[in-house]
Parts: sequence; structure tokens; C-alpha cells
Amino acid sequence: LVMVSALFLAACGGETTSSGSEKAAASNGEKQTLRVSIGVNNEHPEYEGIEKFKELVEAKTDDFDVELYHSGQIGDDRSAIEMLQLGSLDITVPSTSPLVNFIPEYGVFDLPFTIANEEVADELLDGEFGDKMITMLEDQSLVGLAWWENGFRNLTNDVRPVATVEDLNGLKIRTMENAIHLDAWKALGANPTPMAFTELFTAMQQGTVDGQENPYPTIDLSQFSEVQEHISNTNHVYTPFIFLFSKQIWDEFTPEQQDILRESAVEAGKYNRERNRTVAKESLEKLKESMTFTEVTPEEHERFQTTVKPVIKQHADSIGADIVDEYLTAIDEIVAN
Ligand code: KDG
Repeated sequence: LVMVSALFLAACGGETTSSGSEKAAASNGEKQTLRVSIGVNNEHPEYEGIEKFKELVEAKTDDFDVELYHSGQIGDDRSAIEMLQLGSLDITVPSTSPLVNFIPEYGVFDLPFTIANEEVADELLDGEFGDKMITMLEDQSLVGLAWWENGFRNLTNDVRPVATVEDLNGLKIRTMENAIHLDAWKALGANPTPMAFTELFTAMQQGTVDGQENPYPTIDLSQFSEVQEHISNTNHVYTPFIFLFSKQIWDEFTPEQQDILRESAVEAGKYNRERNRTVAKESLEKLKESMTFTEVTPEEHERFQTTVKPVIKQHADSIGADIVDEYLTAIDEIVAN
């Protein structure tokens, strides 16, 4: 895939590698190209976020030229993370879930029904707990600059309206490449398959899977209603986006350049969160017009929650019992205050 991506970049006129000498030249007045890759398309609030990042960086310095690539043109989340590790891509903003394949502790964010609302997410991620998770990236040759938002995930499918746990029985659900999501859907009685986001639309179109789960903006703006009939407000998990830089490339920048990049990633992240929340409301309204919307009642939500609870215990060891405890305690403290 790295080779394919390299060819793609060559065809686009981009540079295929970032050598040390080019980086050094950047601080000598030569522009350094920064490529940003995301999996969703250019209508998504995540793309609005990377546009904002580009605007901020380019307004603050002439050192960088920021190039934006959407729709997984360069690669899916997992491949993009690998390219960062190799220093062949500068920036990606993936869901945290595929990161679990590199850093098991990131699995805390995949534990279902643990974050109740966006305020809790913001406090958790922008506080000590979020900072601690960011420090774990370094060993994987990654630098985390900011928490952005993918959001609360909701289920769609093309078979039947889902109002109860029983309605999930046997549904073939695409999950992200993440063992916790996989086991959560198994516990609920569905038949889950992990798959990269870039393959999802075709898989639904061809009936390889019956359904998928994503936040409303992604469902709406990726035109999933063309291939999915039913949507339910399952709200089963909150997925953060994380703004990642290739450590190899990052380490070649001056502290001043690093400050500009970090500040811009944080500010663009605030904008991304704000837009994501507005767009989520608009997208839900649009989806209600093109799909059958089923409300999961509070009682039934509790049944979903009780049914998947064993998955937290099941995965505590693989994630790390201490970090799971810290995560749950941090949330309890936020909720109590
Ligand atoms: O740009 C982000 C996407 O690549 C991906 O993270 C979206 O949540 C997502 C999914 O379902 O894969």
C-alpha cells in the first residue's frame, strides 16, 4: 500500500518522501509541504477542521505548504498511521479505534456506553487523562497534537428497524478494525466484520454487510442513505479523532515551528468540534427524511448497556486494568462535579 500511495502522490505532483535535507531547508526559507490525510470526504466537519488547520498554519508562517487529502485517497486510518511511522506521510487525523492495534491502552475509548455526552468527552480529553494518553504515542513514532471529534456512533442497516437488542440478531455489521467493537457487537447478538472505512460503502452496496455504525455527519455526508434504509439512535460509543504527526518529521522542526503547528491543531480542533456538533443535528434531520428513524427508548438503552457490560471485563487485561480504572474514575469525577 505504501508503494501504491507513493505512486498516487507522484501522480499528484507531491513528494514521495520527506528527506532530512528537505526539512533542514525549510527553516532556511524553503517551503516544506505537509500532507494531511483523512478517511472521510471533503464535506465532513473533519475536512472543515483540516481546512482550518491549513488556513491557520499558512497565515502564521511561510515555512509550510499544507496539502489536504480526503476520502482515504492516501490510505485508510490504519495505513495512514503506518505511513506516519515510516515518515512517508506527515499528518493524519484517525479515529482512536484503529490505534488500538498499535497501543492497546487506546481501547479505553472503545468501551461502550462510558462517555455520556460531549461535555464529558471534552473535559476528559482536554484534561490530565487526555494528556496521559497523548504521551503514549511517542513509543510508536507518533506525536499527538490535539483531540478532535468524530462523535457518538449510531447504527444503520438495510434489513429491519432496530429498537431492541433482539432486533440485532444475526445482522452483519461492519465495525472498525478493533477487537472491542467486534466483541461488543457479538455480545449484542449481531454478526460483526471488521473493515476499513474506505471499503464500507461498496460492502453495503453489494450486501457483504447489512449495516454499520458511525456518527450522523458521516452517515449523512457519505451518502449511506443510498444503501441503508434504517437508522437508530443507539449512541453506543463516543469516538475521538486524534491529530497525529509523524515523529520522524516532527523532530526535524524548530521549536517555533512546532509551536505554530501545535497551536493550529488545537485551534482547528475547537472549530472541528463546534462544526461537528452543529452538523450532527442537521444531519440527523436530513437522515430522518431519507431513512426510517427508530428511537431506542431509555429502558431499551439500559438493556443494550447491561448486555455489553461484560465486554469491559473481557477486555480489561488486553487494554490494561490500570488504565481502564483510571479512565472510568476520571469519568466518574467529571460527572460528579
Ligand atoms: O477520517 C476518519 C475516517 O477514516 C474514519 O475514522 C471514520 O469512524 C470512522 C470509521 O468508521 O472508520
